[in-house]
Amino acid sequence: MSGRKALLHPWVTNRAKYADKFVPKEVAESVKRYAQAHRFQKAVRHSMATNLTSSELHKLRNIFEGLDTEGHGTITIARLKEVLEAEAAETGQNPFGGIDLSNFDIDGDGEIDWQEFVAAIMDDHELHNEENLAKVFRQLDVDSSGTLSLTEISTILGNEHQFSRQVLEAVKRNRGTGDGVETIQMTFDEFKNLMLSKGDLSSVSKKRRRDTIKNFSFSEVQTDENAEQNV
Ligand SMILES: [Ca+2]
Ligand SMILES: [Ca+2]
Repeated sequence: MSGRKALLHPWVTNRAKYADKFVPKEVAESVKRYAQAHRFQKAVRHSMATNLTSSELHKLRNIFEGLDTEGHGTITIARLKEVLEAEAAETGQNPFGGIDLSNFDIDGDGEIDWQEFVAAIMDDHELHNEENLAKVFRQLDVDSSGTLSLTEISTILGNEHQFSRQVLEAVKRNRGTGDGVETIQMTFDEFKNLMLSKGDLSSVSKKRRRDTIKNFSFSEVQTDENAEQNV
C-alpha cells in the first residue's frame, strides 16, 4: 500500500462509517469564529467543555473519532492537516480552509486532545447560553466572591500571567476607575461582554479601542487593524 493509500484507507473507512457526520458546515463556521477569538475566550471555552451534557458530546465524539483514525485519543496537528487535505482532494472542499490549525492546540503541545477539540467546535449557542456562562463563571470564582480576581483569572490562563493582567487592564480602562489590576474584580457582566466580544477586546474597551489595539498584541487584533487599513 502506498503512503498515500495508507493514509486514506482508514479515513475512507471512517468516512463511510460517519457519513455526513464529518465536519458539518455549522461546525466549520464555529471553528472559524473560534480561530478569531482571543485567548481568554479560548481558555474559558476549554473550561466550559467539561460542562456539556452527554448528548451534546456524543455528536462531537463522532467527529473526533472520525479524525482520530488511529484511535490514539489525540490528533496531532500534522495529522489533522493530512486528513483535511484528503477530504479536500475527495470533495473539493476543505471545511477548515484558511484556519490556522494551531488554534485548536491551547496548551501548545502539538496535539489536539478531546477537551481542546470540544472547546474549538462547541456550538456557539452553548457559548452564548447565559446559564453555561454563569456555570463556568462560578467554577472560575474559586472563593465564591461573585467576581473574578487576578489570581482566579490567572488559573485558567496558566502561565500567561502577563496576559491575565492585560485582560484586567482592559476592564479597568473600560470602567475608567483608579483601581489597580491587583485589586480590580471582574463582574459577571464584564465577563459576559468579554466572552461575547468578537476577536478582540473592543466590547470591553469600546471607548479606547485604538489604545486597546496598541496595548494588546493579539494576532487577531492586528489582523483586525490590518483589515481596517485595507478598507
Ligand atoms: Ca494540546
Ligand atoms: Ca472571586
